[in-house]
Amino acid sequence: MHISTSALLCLIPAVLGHGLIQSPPSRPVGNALVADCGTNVANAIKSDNTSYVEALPPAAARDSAYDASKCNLWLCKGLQFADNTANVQTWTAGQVVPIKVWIRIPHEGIANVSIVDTKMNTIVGEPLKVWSKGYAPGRSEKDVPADQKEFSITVPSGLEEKCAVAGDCVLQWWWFGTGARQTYESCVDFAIKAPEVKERAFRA
Ligand SMILES: [Cu+2]
Repeated sequence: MHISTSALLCLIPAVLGHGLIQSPPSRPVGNALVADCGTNVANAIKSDNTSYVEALPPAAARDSAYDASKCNLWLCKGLQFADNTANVQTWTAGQVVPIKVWIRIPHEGIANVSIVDTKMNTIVGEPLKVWSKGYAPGRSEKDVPADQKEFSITVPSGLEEKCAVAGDCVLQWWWFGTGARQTYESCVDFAIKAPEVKERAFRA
């Protein structure tokens, strides 16, 4: 049986992993997470806010406070909009938004950045960024290509109604280490502002 070095790293509790969006600020742990997902999930994320989603359902299953109707562990790791209201980004269509990701421990795989309708739990339109292979290779963060850690997305048009209210949509970075079989998610909250209609200064 062959176990890759990167897979072994996951099994060593002292080695914490693996990634999140650093900028703009991504959803943190807070009271709403504790209320909706339970203390076990909150503690798991607190102990390592970059860790993988697969660890969370078992933690939630042992916690009577976990409310599946309010806590979708596969969307933003269950992290709640109510805990991130101080960091809502205001964007307009066509705006180029720089994103900075921290890849604490790489696991080569696939990744994307997309806008998710949080009520429907569906991706809105096409992903804004896709890595169909070769995302986050190597053994430490310095092995990861720079453009996988710092890149930008362009805010799509047509979201002025659907994503007008913060919390209705989220920008989610999603990464799956194909060898390690671990999923990482991190979410930025935003609202789309309609473009300003310029009044004519005067009429002839
Ligand atoms: Cu790992």
